[in-house]
Amino acid sequence: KLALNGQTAMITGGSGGIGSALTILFKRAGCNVIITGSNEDKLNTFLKSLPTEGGKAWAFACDLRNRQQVNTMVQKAAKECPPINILINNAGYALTANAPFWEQDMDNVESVMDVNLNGLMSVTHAVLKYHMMTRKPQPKGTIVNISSITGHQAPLKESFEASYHTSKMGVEGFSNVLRHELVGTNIRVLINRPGTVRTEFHSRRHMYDPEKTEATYAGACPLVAQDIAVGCLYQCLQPERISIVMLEMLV
Ligand code: 8X3
Repeated sequence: KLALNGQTAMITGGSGGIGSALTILFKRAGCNVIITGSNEDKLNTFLKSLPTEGGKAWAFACDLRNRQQVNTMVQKAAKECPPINILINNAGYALTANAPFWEQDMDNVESVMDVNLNGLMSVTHAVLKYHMMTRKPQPKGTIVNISSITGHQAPLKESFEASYHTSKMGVEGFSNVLRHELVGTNIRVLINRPGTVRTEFHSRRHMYDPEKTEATYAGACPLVAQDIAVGCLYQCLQPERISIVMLEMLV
């Protein structure tokens, strides 16, 4: 029997980087997967490429910066898919690493906050409201928020990531409070805190310049997306009494 048979996970940012590894691994473990992403073409191409084995898969395009779109998307999932009992808030990005905070465009800074933090709270709010908290009896539920080492410590060198760090610190604060608010329910709130992972996240930050991207990884052996997915699966597989509230995986 597959470990997550009969369970259903919503994975934000599910078609790229860590998200695609999560989607493939959870599906293979028997979990139904509902993936969201802002790029509809990329999302649908990825959906078609998924292996057939394991759980079923759905994809919903959604701009997490738009709360109305988030609510509509989660309500649509409530109608068309099995009830969500796992939410993996994975979607997130950082600005191009070419300027310090005071030289960044504030619209771009706000956009990072809107996807990484406000969007994460909107999805969580809607999933709790329309799925996890409304069902009787209360189902067992797990929310995993993908943070980052930057959600915990300032960089040792200049990183041009003020908005990204701030958003991830917010994700951790939100997770820690929500965990307490949900004590007494069957829903646990967990954090997964990766270090440097070799994904498009870094290529994009360096405007797809391979040399600059490689410099990010220099002197270390970066993690790969599957490493984080395996850690996240481990958190979700634990029996109800065990909350791995923080899983930090560094290079
Ligand atoms: C990204 C972490 O340290 O690779 O979440 O910039 S780092």
